[in-house]
Amino acid sequence: EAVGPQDYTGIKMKVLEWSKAAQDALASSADALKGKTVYLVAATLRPETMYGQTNCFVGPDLKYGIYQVNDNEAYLCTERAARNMSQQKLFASTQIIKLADIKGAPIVGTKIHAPMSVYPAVYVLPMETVLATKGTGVVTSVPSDSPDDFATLSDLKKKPEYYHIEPEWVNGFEPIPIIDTPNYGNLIAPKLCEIKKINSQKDKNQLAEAKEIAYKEAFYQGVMCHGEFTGVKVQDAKPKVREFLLKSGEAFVYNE
Ligand code: A2H
Repeated sequence: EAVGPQDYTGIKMKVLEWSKAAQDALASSADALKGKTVYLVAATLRPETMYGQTNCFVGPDLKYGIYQVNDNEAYLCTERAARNMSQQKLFASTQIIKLADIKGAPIVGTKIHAPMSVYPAVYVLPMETVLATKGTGVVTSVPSDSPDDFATLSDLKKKPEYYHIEPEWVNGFEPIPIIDTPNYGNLIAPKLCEIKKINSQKDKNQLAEAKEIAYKEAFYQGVMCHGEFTGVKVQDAKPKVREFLLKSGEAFVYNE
């Protein structure tokens, strides 16, 4: 767990098509949302992995809001995150303007664009362990490099009906090699899940161990094997990929 202040990258995941359930849930807010592009905002510490995004996660039981950024844009996140964003002057207005309320469950199935991802469009999926008290409550998913993301996506692929998702929201979205590591190869999260015999997102202790190893191994020994920074050490590529995302307007600095 992080103690001091965290310097996150806020990834703007543009809504391409709301799920049927989200359309119903947002029907009464149609006027407020009219003319606004909505982005799900995911807080990440690993911007260099964004090429490998396969989906994004929301907590099905969490409450989210859609907050006005300016005349054209709105962000979907928790209220807690919106307050932080407002304090960090990320909104044009000094007041917080909430355009809509929505729970996590109906957002699932929404089609979004994940910046830099190999997959041009990905889906919003449910993850039980998303914390309301961290980041934006939206987690972008990189199953190649995050054991939590790999374990959860694997659960969803095994039992789509149990999780109330359509198979096409997960099928075909495979982990992509982004970072090569000396000890665990170029798909470190699947490898660690195999070594630690992680069978589901509920295997908390093994996942915590896997997460720790994955983070250190990639940061200190990892080398990019995808994209324009191929061959560059992760330590050096991380700020460069982040800068690219910030400059392109597809991400912003978010602290908490
Ligand atoms: B990371 P820290 Cl590839 N609930 O991004 C649960 N997890 C959350 C969250 C929330 N509300 N908000 C953010 N996170 C995740 C990428 C990634 C991340 C990779 C590998 C490891 C990793 C893709 N998912 O995190 O407690 C986000 O997932 C492991 C540390 O503030 C974010 O970065 O240190 C990370 O946890 C922030 O966790």
